[in-house]
Amino acid sequence: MEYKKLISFPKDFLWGASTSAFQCEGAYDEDGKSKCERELRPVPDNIADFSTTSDHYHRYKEDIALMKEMGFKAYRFSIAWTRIIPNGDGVVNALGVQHYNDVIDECLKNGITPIVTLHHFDIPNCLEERYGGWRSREVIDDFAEYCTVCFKEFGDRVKHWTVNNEYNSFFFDMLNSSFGDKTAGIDDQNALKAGINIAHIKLVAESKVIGICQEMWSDAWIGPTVHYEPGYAFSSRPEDQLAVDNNDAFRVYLYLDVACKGKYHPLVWRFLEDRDALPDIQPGDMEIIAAHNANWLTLNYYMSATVGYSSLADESVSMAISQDGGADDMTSYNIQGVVKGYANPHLKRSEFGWEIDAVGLRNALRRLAYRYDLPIIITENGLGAYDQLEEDGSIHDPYRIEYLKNHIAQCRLAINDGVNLIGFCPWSAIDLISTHQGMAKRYGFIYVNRDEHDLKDLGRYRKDSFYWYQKVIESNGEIL
Ligand code: BGP
Repeated sequence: MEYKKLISFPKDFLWGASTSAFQCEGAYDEDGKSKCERELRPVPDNIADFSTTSDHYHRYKEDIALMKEMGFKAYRFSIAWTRIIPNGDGVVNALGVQHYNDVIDECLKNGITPIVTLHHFDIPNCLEERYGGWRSREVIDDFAEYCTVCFKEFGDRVKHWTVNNEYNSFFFDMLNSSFGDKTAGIDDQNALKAGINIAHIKLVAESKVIGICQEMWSDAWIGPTVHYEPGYAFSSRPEDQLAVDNNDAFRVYLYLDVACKGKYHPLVWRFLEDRDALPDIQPGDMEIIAAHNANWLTLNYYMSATVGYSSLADESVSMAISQDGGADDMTSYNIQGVVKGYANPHLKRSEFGWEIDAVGLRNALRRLAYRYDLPIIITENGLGAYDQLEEDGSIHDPYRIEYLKNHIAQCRLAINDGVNLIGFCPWSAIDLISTHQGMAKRYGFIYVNRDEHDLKDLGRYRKDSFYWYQKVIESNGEIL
């Protein structure tokens, strides 16, 4: 669709950026905090660990001041469960509560709306050891208790919540390497069943938490954060279009249908039934799911997924990484009889091998908006790249500006398409530690002066993209 005259971004559009606690706070054992599973997972020698990260815990005031200078209207960050209830046993850590009160107040003082993620890959390790974390139903009540503390302590000032960042890593679960879960030890045959059980536990927990929040704060926005790689057919073969539907259903509708419509997607359900892998549903689960629905969607978008038909008859691969190489490890898969990932010859890749597809963001927004009819905010989008701090303190990152410019342009087109897009918070506000590639893979508008192992002065420097984004926000997206 092309328009003769474009409408603008809404006046109160939430321009900002995102971070997550375990990737930027550091201070991982200070003020009563326990460690999360990710902070204890061994990292390769040449990669930074999560002990200090960007030291945002101590420098949040300086960072929020820089966000204000950029003109941020919103800041999306996560609360570390490990600071609020360190032992997972219900005892609340007053220092943890105090810290987030301070961060929230600092945002509000600077005219920045806090958007809070309750869980971003950082389950307390003690719960992993106690009962296997998200693999056990025991986590549902513990998570609900932690979230209730957050709603009680912060809900008077925080009106924008997201529950569980990117919990829709179903393919990962099937492939035995889900984020934040120690699923090692589950063999291939049981991986599918284990994966859907983890997904089901996360979904029941999410619905329960949505219900608690809505009960306590009727004016709150609360919903899921998904990463979504909208499918493109590898060819015009009709079967490849079926694979697109399969991709979208398995990757994201499975989760969003539960969160927003209160029920499981029929295609995924039928697949699970056929593979003898329906989740272990307990009495009351479906009632919880049906009763509590999200009232907004928060979307992480990095890439699309080019997919084709996968036949059960093809025995060369089964639930394994596809040899044809999709956009990255998230799309290079072959779920036999469902969908197979391919590289997209029309797209360039980042230095870290992720396909770059700005139009894919418009596709993702349109599909989600038309399917769920809810307000949407982008909580992640961005380019991981090697940045160079020059001697004069400048950082020239035209590649990041180009990337964001193209994606924001697609946001505006999506708004013209009728998508109720209410904000754009790319990844990331400041440089932080990547999930797998350390400090070298930088995303921020604000450079953090440290290497993998040399913490230097952890000083903050404005990148060229900082000044560029400042103008974007000032012009409410008119000047890109
Ligand atoms: C998302 C995560 C973020 C962030 C981002 C970039 O999936 O929610 O936590 O890390 O991806 O990924 P990476 O750090 O692997 O480059």
